[in-house]
Amino acid sequence: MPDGMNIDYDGLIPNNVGLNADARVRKALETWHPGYIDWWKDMGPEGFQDSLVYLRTAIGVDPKGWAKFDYVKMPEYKWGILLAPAVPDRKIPFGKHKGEPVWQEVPGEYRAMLRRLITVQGDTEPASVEQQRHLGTTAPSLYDLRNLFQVNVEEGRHLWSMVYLLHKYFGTEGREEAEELLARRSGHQDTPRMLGAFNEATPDWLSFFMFTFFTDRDGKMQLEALAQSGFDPLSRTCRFMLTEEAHHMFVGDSGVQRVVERTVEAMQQAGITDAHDIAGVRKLGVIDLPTIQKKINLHFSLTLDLFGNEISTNAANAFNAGIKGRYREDKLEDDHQLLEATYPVLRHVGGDFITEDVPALSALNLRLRNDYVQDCNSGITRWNRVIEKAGIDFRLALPHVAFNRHIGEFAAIHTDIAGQIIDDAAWAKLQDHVLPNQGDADYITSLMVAVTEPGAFAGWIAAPRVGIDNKPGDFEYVQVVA
Ligand code: BYC
Ligand code: FE
Ligand code: FE
Repeated sequence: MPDGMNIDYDGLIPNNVGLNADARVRKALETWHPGYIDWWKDMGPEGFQDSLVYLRTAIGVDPKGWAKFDYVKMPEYKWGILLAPAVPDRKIPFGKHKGEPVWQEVPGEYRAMLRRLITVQGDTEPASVEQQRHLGTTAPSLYDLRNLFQVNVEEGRHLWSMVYLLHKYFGTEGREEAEELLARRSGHQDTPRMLGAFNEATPDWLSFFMFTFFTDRDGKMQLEALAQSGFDPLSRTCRFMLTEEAHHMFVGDSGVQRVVERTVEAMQQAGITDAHDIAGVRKLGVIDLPTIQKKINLHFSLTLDLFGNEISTNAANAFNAGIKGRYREDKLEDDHQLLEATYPVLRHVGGDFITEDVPALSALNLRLRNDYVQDCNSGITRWNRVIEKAGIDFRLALPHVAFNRHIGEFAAIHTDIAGQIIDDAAWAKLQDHVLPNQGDADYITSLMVAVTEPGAFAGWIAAPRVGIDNKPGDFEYVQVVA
C-alpha cells in the first residue's frame, strides 16, 4: 500500500505501513508490545486503568475523518502506526541535497544523526506520560480527566511512531534504543529521560495546562521541523502526529484560559480589583493572577531550554543534511540552503547582551525558538483579553528569554523577568517572587480535589464552552471503576 491510505485495523497493531507484509518488523513490534503494556500499566495514569474513558482513536489519516470516539479502557487503546499519505514525487526541500528525491531508506552517512533525533523525539513522549501519571486523582472534572487521558494515550502512540522507525530502519541499534525508551524514567536519578524539562514534576493541574501549552508546543515546533525532513518516513510520521498535537495545544490553551476566567469572575463577584491582593483572592478559592504568572515564568523558561544551544553545529549539520528543516520550511522563500545568510543572535558577552549576526545555518535552534515564542504570545494575548474585559489592571506576559535558563547563552547568568542581569545574591532573593514557591505550591495543592460528578467543575476553573465530540455538559466522559 504505497500511498499509505489503506489501514489494517484488525491486527494487534493497527497500521497503514503494510506490517502484514513485513514479517520482520511486525515480529519486532509484537515482541516490543508486552513491554510497552507493562510500562503503561506501571507508569501510565495511576488508578484509572480499568475505567472506561471516552477517547478518540486514530483510525485513518484522511484529514476529514481520521478518528473515532468511544469508551475504551486505556490499556486496550489501539495504539496504531499511522503515516500521513505520501506526497507523490516529493523532493528534499532544503540543505545540500535540495531538489533530490526524498529518501525512503536511511542514507548511511546520516544514520547516527537520524537515530539520535528519532530517539530524542521518542524519549519525550513516554516521559510526559510519566510526568502526568498522578494527576488523575485530582482532576477538576470528568471533562478534564478525559482530556488528560486523551493526551496520555496519544503521547503513547507518538512513542509507537518513533519505535516503528527505529525497528524498521535501524536494525539492532534501533531495537536497543526502543528497549531503552521503555527503561528510562522521568526524574530518575540514574536513568532519567534525555531532556531537562522532561524530568521535572507536573505536580498539579495548573502545571499540566502550562505543560501542554508550553512544552507540547515545543513538540509542535520540533515535529514541524522534522516533518520537513528529506527522510520521508520521518516526515510522514511527524505530519500525522501534528494532527493529534493540535488537541494537546487546545487542552493547554483553553485550560489556562478557564483558570483565568474563573479567577477574574470570582474577583468581580467579590469586588476585588487589585490583582495583587493575593490573600484576598485566595480566600475565594481561586488562583491569583500573580501565581499564574509565576507558573508561566517557570514553564516557559524550562521549555526554552528544549531548543538547545542558540548556536549549534548539530542543528547546522542536520539542516545541511536535509534531515531537520525550519518551521514551515516549505512556506519560506529563500534558497533553502542558507549558504550566505546570516541571522541575529542575542548573546551574552562580557556581562552584557549584544546582538550578533552569525551564519544562519548555525542559528537554526534559535530561529525555531523565535518562531516558538511568537506562537506562545498568541495564547498570552487571548488570556489577557479575558482579564481586560473584566476590568482588572493586570497583564500576563512571557518573561525575557534569558530568565531562568540552564542551556545556551544565558545558562551561566541570572536575570530578572525583564532580562536585567543580577548577581547570585539578588537571584536568591528574587526567586520566590518570580517562580512558584513552597507557599504557592501548598495553596494550589489545597485546591486540587477530584470532582467526579458529571457536569461539575472544581471552584478554581470555569466550565468549557463546548464539550468534546459535541457532548452535552453533563456527559460522563469517564466511567470510573475503583
Ligand atoms: N537537555 O547543539 P546542541 C515533544 C544537548 S517535545 C539536555 O545545543 P541540538 C513533547 C544535546 O543533546 C519535542 N541536553 O543541541 C512535548 C547535545 O548533546 P550531544 C522533542 C540537551 O542537538 C510534550 C548537546 O546538548 N523533540 O515532542 O542542536 C509532551 C549540545 O547540543 C538539551 C525534539 O527535541 C536539553 N534541553 O538540539 C510530549 C526533536 N539541549 O549530542 C512530547 C529532536 C541540548 O552533544 N531533538 N542538549 O551529546 C533535537 O532536535 C535536538 O536534540 C535538540 C537539541 C533540539 C533537543
Ligand atoms: Fe507527542
Ligand atoms: Fe503532545
